[in-house]
This record gives sequence, C-alpha cells and structure tokens, in this order.
Amino acid sequence: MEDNYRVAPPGFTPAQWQTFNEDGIIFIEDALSEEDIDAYIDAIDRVATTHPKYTQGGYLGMENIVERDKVFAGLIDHSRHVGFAYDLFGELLKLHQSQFFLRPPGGKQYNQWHPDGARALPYGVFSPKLPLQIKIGYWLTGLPREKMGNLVVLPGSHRQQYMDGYDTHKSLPGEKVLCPRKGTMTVMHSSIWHRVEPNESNVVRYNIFIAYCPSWVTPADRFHSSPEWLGTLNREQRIIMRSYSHAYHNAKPPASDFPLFLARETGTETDAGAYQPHVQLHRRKRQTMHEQLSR
Ligand SMILES: O=C(O)CCC(=O)C(=O)O
Repeated sequence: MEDNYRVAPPGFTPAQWQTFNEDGIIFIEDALSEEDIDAYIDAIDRVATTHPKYTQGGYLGMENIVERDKVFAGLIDHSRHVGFAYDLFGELLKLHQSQFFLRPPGGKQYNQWHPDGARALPYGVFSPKLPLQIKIGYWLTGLPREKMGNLVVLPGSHRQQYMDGYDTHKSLPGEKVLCPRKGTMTVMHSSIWHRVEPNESNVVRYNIFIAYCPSWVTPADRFHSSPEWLGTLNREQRIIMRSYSHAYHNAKPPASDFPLFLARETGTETDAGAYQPHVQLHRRKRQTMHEQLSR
C-alpha cells in the first residue's frame, strides 16, 4: 500500500445522520472561520467581476466554479465536508456540481419550489432511502431575517415525489426559511423540495454550493475537465472530478483510482473478510457508512 493515501475525513455523527434522514438537511454553525469566509468572498468577487455576465449590483449564478479559481478547486476534496459525501457514496464519489450565487437586493432572482436532480424519473424512485445527490452549502453572508434571498426548504419532503406547491413560489405550511449565521455549513439531501426568497434587504447574499453524487450519476455542470487543469489538482481532487474519456469508467473506474480514501476507523483500503485475497481492490464492493450502521 502506498503510504500517501489519505484517511477519509470525518463525516456524519450519528445524531447528524438521524436529523439528515428525518429532515433532509443539517446545519453546522461556525464551520467556516472569518479568514475562510473572506477568502471565499474574495474568490467569488475575483471570478464574478471578470465574467462577461457580471453587472455591478446584479444577480450572478455560476457553475463549475472549481475550474475557475484555485481557492474553489480546494473545495473538491476539502476535509471540512468531503467526508459527508464519502459516507454516502464511498469509493465512487464524484463532484456533481459546484456553484456560487450572488443574490443582490431588489433582484427578481428568487426561484420556485423544486427538488434537485432528475424530474421525470426522480432518483427517489430507485433509491427511496438514500440520496443520490447531496449538496453542501457554505453561507458566507449572515441571513438573520426572511426576505434576504434565503433558501426555503420543506423539512422531511425529500421522500415526497409530488408536491402541490411545485412550480409555485407560495409559502407553505411547515416550510423553513433558512436564516443561517455567517459561516454555517449545510448538508442537504438534493431531493428535498426547496425554493428561494426574494432579497428585499440591503445585503448581497454570497454563498457556495458543492454537490456530490456517485460517479455513475451524470455530472451537472460539465462533460469533461481540461487535462491541463486536472494536472494542477492533487490525486483525490482529480479522481473526484471523474473526467473519464471511457464512459464505462464512471461505473468501473480504473484500478489507479482506488483507494480514493482509506477507511476512517482502520486506516485500511479494504473491508476485512469480505473477499478471497485474490480479488483486486478495484473490483471489490466496499461498505459505506450507512451499510456499516445497519449491520
Ligand atoms: O440559491 C439557493 O439558495 C438555492 C438555489 C437552488 O434552488 C438550486 O441550486 O437548486
């Protein structure tokens, strides 16, 4: 075994996992330091102000931000959050989408109730318990009140395939308007129904979303990444981008992409006792956190 493989960073605590399953979202306050927040805001400003779509004081939503600035590339495998994705998608985790949003006052850029992911045949039809996408949110602006461009969720709705408010913006009983403190991190089941409030404050809402899925689910914001840019990444970041030229590698990645991480508890690259010794690592099924918990 190479000694430079990384042990999987921490993910869900048992209490967080329970809340995530019940509500479809968890909140981790003070996850980001002031320096981190400043660095992410500076990076957003750097990328935004040089983009042709940018207008001063205007709305801007950008995708595939990891390819646009080194600070964002560092988010692909950041130990602050990648362990949550590893708990769910294990050795096949992939970056699904990376985004930032500038939601300025007065804009009409709120949105309507929707779940993320496939619509005509949602992931939940096949995976009624486990998400096939999760979205990490970094809240870089404190949103102490409603009508500040807040994200609104319907807790527990991640297992609901139909919802009467769909494609409307109306306020619903049981909805939760997120009023996160600056520096909060959220981990959201992407099938939760959500919408965005208008921003009637005098503050621009800055935030970042990093979504993950299994490598065999399609990415949302790219087909492939440029080889030159991939060459600037560390090993885990490059693997997590899953920029394969052979399509079936998304389901069966090459042997060199294993292990992505070493097991948290044991520091090993295999699950003990599961296979005869001759079975190669990249052909082995590994247990995810959820499977280990339900043993
Ligand atoms: O900006 C937000 O808070 C959420 C955006 C949204 O609805 C989405 O990315 O699906």
